[in-house]
Amino acid sequence: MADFSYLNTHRAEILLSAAGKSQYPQDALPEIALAGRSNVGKSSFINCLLGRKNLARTSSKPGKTQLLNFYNIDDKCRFVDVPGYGYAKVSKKERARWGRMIEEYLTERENLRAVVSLIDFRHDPTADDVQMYEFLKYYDIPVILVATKADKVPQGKWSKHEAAVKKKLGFDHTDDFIIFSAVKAIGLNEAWDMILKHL
Ligand SMILES: Nc1nc2c(ncn2[C@@H]2O[C@H](COP(=O)(O)OP(=O)(O)OP(=O)(O)O)[C@@H](O)[C@H]2O)c(=O)[nH]1
Ligand SMILES: [Mg+2]
Repeated sequence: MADFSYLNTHRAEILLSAAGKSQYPQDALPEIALAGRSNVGKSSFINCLLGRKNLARTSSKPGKTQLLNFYNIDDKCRFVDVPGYGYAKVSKKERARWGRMIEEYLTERENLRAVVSLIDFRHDPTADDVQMYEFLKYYDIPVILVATKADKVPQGKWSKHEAAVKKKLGFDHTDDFIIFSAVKAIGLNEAWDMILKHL
């Protein structure tokens, strides 16, 4: 069992990109996956947590990350950046392939400890967000709900937005909820606390 009190988060690199389980890393290291709509800020979340500008590729072009990207952290655990959902300009065939790839990872991967499910704090969750949350609940996968881009919401409105998000998702209050911003590093320590708790 690795000692996570000494996790060196600056010792991080992309390990590999996988389209399916034959390509996953073959060991027992715990993994935290990042799920969320295309462009919601998954890669930015990873970069923020690892204190890096561009380790995980971020882009203004949504739908670019089409493989599962595995990031090694200090040889003790991994982040898995999952391609975003809900991007309109993707063919039916691509969408189906994407669905199989995500489902296979989320339902079969023994290394998976929790999913950081990101939603955009500015808006109500989309139908896709609700579906993803229900999927994770159905398979009993621990969820850390991260409401990101909080820097774009005036602080006086945070509790109102939080209530709206939770209501729309049918949020299970045993899950973690974090208000986050990759730009201003809001919720950074809280996010690490929650993640470490699951490792
Ligand atoms: N204001 C603000 N912008 C953010 C934040 N997080 C991400 N962004 C911006 O949102 C855009 C998308 O961020 P990414 O991290 O690439 O999003 P992603 O979820 O990885 O997108 P895909 O890989 O396409 O699914 C970029 O322009 C980021 O700079 C945040 O906390 N605040
Ligand atoms: Mg990304």
